[in-house]
Amino acid sequence: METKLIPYSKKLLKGTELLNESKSHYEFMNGRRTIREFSTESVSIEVIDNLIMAASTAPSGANKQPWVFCVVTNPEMKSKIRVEAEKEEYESYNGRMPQDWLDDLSYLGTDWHKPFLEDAPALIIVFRKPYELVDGKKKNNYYVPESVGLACGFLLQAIHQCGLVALTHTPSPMNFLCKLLNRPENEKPYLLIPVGYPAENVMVPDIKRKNADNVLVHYI
Ligand code: IYR
Repeated sequence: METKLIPYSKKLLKGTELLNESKSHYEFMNGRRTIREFSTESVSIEVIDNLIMAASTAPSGANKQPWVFCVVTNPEMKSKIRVEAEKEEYESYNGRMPQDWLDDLSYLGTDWHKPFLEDAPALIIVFRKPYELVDGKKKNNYYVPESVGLACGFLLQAIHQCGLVALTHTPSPMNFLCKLLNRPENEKPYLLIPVGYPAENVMVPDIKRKNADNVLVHYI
C-alpha cells in the first residue's frame, strides 16, 4: 500500500533553551499528585472533552487507538457507580487483598469508602478494546494494555497542565462498569479517573519519588 506522507515541522530547541525546558518540565510534572478528596465544583464538559482528546493523541499499536473514554457527570449514575464500586472494595479490603498489600497501602489511609465517586464533577471511565467488531467479526488490536496505559498517562498530564486533579482508581473487579454504562462486549474497563478541583485545604501523603540513582541507568 502506498503511504501518503506529510511534512513534520516543529520548533527545535538547542543548548540551554533545551536544558531549561527539560528541567522545568520535570519540575512541573514532579508537582503532580494523586488527589483523593475532590471539590464538588463543576468543570465544563468542553474542558473534559479537550483533556480526553489530548489523551487520544497517544501513540498506539498500528495506530488502532484501542480505547474509549466514557464521561459520567450525571449524579444518579455517579451514585450507582459508587454503590457498586464500594461493594467490590468492601470485599477487597475485607478478605480479598492479602495482608502484605493492605500493609503497603496503610500509609495512604484508603479503605472501601469512595466518596470521590460522587464528589468529583466528572468520572472518566477508560475502556480498552482488545478487538474491534467489524460487521460482527472480531479484528484484533495490538499492544492494547501498553497503548491504553499511554493514553491514560497523556490524560493525567493534560489534567495536571490545566491545574485540575485526578485519581487513578481501580475498583476491582470492574466488570460492573460494563453493565452500568451499557458498553459493547469488546470494551473492557481499564481505569476509572475522577477529575475536578481538589477539596479545599486538601492534604497529601509526604511521599518521596525514587531518585535518578534508582530509576535511571546510563550506558555511555
Ligand atoms: N483499589 C483499591 C486499593 C488500592 C490499590 C492500590 I495498588 C493503590 O495504590 C491504591 C488503592 C482502592 O482504590 O482503594
